[in-house]
Amino acid sequence: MLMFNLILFGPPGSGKGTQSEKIVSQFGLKHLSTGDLLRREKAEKTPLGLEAKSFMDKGQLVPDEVVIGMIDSCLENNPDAKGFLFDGFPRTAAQAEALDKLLSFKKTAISKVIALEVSEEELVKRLLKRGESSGRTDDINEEVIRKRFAVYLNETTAVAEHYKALQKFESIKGEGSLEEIFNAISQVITNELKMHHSEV
Ligand code: B4P
Repeated sequence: MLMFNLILFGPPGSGKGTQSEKIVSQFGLKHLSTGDLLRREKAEKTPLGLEAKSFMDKGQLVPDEVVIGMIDSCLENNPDAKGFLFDGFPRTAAQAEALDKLLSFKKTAISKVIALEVSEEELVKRLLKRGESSGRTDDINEEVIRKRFAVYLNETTAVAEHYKALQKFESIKGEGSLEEIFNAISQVITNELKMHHSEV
């Protein structure tokens, strides 16, 4: 069976985590969120988690080799997945190249990258609001939130360029109700699945 692999892309707070839950339940993909995986390691105080904490609390990216190693073992541990939804990964050009390589070892590839577009002011508003209740240390301080957005512009935009060159990139508006955004995402996935099945 040909696997179907998606990347949900966008700046911090654009709703990747929120929409991922809906996508995996509707389309049966295996959800891999590097943010969630890193927060779990942090909470369990593993050596990886302790290393990641110092970067995450400052709004910086965790080093590529740490994140790539984590994704590699997730792919190995899920040999029967019919496809993956990558959420918050890749975030650098090196991560994108590593992901393409890991997938090609499995004789598969990224099918589509869906990007959520949200303005910086809306992102800051959303994350500060989440910070009031989530206990996430990276959501409390506006400076750290703006730093995450700057890191996104500096390091993560290269990922968009990488997949644009492969003609796999599609942007949608990430502002509006959760349902409106999910409907737009579902439309892109459904169209892509049709093409995907016709290739099998
Ligand atoms: P992530 O966990 O990936 O989180 P995020 O970018 O902050 O949020 P996301 O876009 O998932 O937003 P969400 O749905 O939660 O990263 C955290 C940190 O981990 C990074 O800064 C970095 O240090 C590290 N990290 C993770 N992956 C890495 C990698 N690959 N390489 C290196 N480092 C990595 O939504 C946010 C809020 O908005 C929620 O409160 C939600 O309720 C609200 N919301 C969602 N949709 C909305 C809508 N339509 N309208 C109004 N509010 C909405």
